[in-house]
Amino acid sequence: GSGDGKAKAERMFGLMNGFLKNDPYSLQKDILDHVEFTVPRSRFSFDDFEAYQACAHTVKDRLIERWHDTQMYFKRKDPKRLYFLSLEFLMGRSLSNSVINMGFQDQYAEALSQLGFDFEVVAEQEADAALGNGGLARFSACQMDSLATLDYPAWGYGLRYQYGLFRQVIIDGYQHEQPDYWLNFGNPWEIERVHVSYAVKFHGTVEEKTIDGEVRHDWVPGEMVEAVAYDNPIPGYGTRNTINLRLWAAKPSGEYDMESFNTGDYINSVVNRQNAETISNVLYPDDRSHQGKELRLKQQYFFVSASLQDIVRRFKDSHPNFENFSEKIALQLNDTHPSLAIAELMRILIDEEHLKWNTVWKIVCDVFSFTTHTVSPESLEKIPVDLLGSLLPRHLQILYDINFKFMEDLKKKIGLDYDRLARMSIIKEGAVKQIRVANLSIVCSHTVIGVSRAHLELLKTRVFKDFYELWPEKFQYKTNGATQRRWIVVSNPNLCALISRWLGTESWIHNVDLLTGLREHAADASLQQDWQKVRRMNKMRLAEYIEATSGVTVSLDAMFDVQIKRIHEYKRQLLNLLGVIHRYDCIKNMEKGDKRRVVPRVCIIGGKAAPGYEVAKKIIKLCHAVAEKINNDPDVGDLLKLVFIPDYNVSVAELVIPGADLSQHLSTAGHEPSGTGNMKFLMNGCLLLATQDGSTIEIAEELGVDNMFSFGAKLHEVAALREKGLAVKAPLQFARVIRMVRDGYFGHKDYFKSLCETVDGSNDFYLLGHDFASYLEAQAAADKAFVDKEKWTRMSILSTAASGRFSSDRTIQEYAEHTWGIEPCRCPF
Ligand code: GL7
Repeated sequence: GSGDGKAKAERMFGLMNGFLKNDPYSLQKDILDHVEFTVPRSRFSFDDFEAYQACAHTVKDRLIERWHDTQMYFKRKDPKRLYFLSLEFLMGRSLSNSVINMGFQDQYAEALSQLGFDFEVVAEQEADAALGNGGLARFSACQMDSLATLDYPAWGYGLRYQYGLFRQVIIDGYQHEQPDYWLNFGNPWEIERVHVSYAVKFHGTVEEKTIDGEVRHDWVPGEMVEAVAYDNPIPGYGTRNTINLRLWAAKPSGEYDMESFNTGDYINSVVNRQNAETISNVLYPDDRSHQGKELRLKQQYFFVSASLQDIVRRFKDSHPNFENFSEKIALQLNDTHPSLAIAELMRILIDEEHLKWNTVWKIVCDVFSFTTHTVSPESLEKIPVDLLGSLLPRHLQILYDINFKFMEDLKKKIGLDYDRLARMSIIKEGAVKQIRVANLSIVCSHTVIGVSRAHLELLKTRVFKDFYELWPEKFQYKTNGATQRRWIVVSNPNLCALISRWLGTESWIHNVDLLTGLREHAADASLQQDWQKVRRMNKMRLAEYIEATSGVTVSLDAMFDVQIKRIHEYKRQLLNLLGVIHRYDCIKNMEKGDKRRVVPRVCIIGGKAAPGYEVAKKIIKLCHAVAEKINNDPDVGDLLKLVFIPDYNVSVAELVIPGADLSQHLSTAGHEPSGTGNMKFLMNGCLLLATQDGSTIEIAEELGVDNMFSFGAKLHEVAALREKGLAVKAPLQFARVIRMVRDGYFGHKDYFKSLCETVDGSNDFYLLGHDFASYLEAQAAADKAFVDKEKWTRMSILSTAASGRFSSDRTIQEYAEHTWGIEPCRCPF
């Protein structure tokens, strides 16, 4: 309108692209301003870290400008919006990513260099934002990047944990966990919104009143906590659109509990109030199991309540009633973690907005979509009914109401099949009654989404079979993806430049299908030469990092063979280690002359184990014990090294992935819902050695299975093997390497005993014994290919060329079109 600040500013100052100038000279001045007044430090004397802080503030200023323009435009256009609800986001570092997405990379590099700083060194000062565990959380972050880049009117909502994922410290080969107090030196990226805050209630009682012949529920809480918003701008690439990731922090409530201040115990009252903050204090470090802990439930509810109050408030700001709520809003549940949002939306619309149950039920069923990231029924979240009833009494009533209605409808459809009714019920009966959060999410969402084609098959045939048979049309899959901005442009700048040179354009950075254009050059000698040069530089960077963190010197001529991801039995890091032991054993037993034929390897493993996961922790220790022996054996030298990279996180991944020749993805078929690490390696021209599982199946289709090293039992074989009680004979080599571990060849005999038992005969649930022979064959094939530099480089180029389909841009576009029904809304300023 005419009162529009932008229009006025425009008339007065001609500010087409904002207040701030982005040439190197203006950037320099702004950086120095922030050094002097924000950091604050003398502009004549500041170090790399202070330069980073000042730089970050200048970037944030520019982000804020774009953020305002984008949000104002969204408000004016009022498109359907997506709200992405996730308890975890692994954002990693922001500086390089933001500067690149905004298109100021060269200007910043120049500005800093004139001040005597190196952009890369300055960027490395930033601590990772690690508000998540693993693939699920990093995938959320990639999706935010794609949503912004594709101009979708979307916001993310999450929790602002004070302590992110623990830092892994290795002492004597054992994992120790240390708190990650990432906010210690401040967080220049966030905008604290003291005025955007909501009261979140807990405990108490529900009173029923009849007003005008209608029953109203009045929830009188026993505890109240304030949720305060912290906004994190997310810039798109090649667009001014900048979306928001709003994270909630818990603060003591302002109004509540004044009583106790009159009782005289002032000090204790203040201290007790402070307990409110514990809700958003710490991220739970288990990546796939949550056993009904009260604090976790509080976190979940705190998060969804604040988010939904905010969403409803924003909607009401520009709409007279709730009639078109579901035409204007899509709510995405990232796994079951935020599923209480369903009950919370019902509570708000019924109890506070006084809409009728049926109206609200219709709205709920139209707005929610639910992506599940798991394959195992055992790891589906359950909440004890008693716990829920005590913490959220009104929500328990609502859940019972939903379930009653669902059960009545279901009986009409399937008759009195009591077993099936019991399986599908949202309430699990038994000694300890529980809420099945997945069932709730399925019943109340219009769409249930798997994260790869294979994952959807498992959902249909196993995990959610009953529901699939009832509502086949609800089920879809959207194969995961990773953003090429972070995983090529930011982390592999040399490869990025090389690709652009050969494609003659940078457009692949937002139109990643163009990468297929590399296919026709895969055998070109001059591309191959440049490709090898880039890969070697990346290996050098990685080698330096390895030397610095583990003291092991590695040869750049060796194959860098990498497995980085959370440590899990199903991901089979143990299979990798047993393979390394086998390789070592072979080298030890070789005639001197034969050693010339050994292809040198550097085996690199990294990843965190959940603090309570004993088997995973033993695998980490075994890695160190084996490394100790191999790396110090003069018979082996450069032919084989084993390295554990400590404290694996997003920024470590950015360094390791571009330097890897081979990457391993070893999950037993049927256990990895998707996997996204495989995609990042693929983009960077790293060859895959992998089982046919999750998204790797689709990668093999796109790339051609001959261009990777595939091994292991297929899904249907796994089922058959397990049915036969795993009565498979493991090969002799397997028995031999297990014996070496068990007999104490690497020391710690007693400690590793139970680890060996996990893969012994009928215990071997993940089929390490069965898959060992084909694993070694795949490894041998990789060795053979590596010696043929021309062939290897061709396969490497083809890998990058095949990675377009695995961009999160494609994933997001599919969600937008088929699930959320949202359209791009590009800020024209
Ligand atoms: C996961 C899956 O295990 C992983 O295969 C998938 O790529 C990811 C994103 O969809 O989600 N599920 C899960 O609980 N975690 C994952 O990484 C922690």
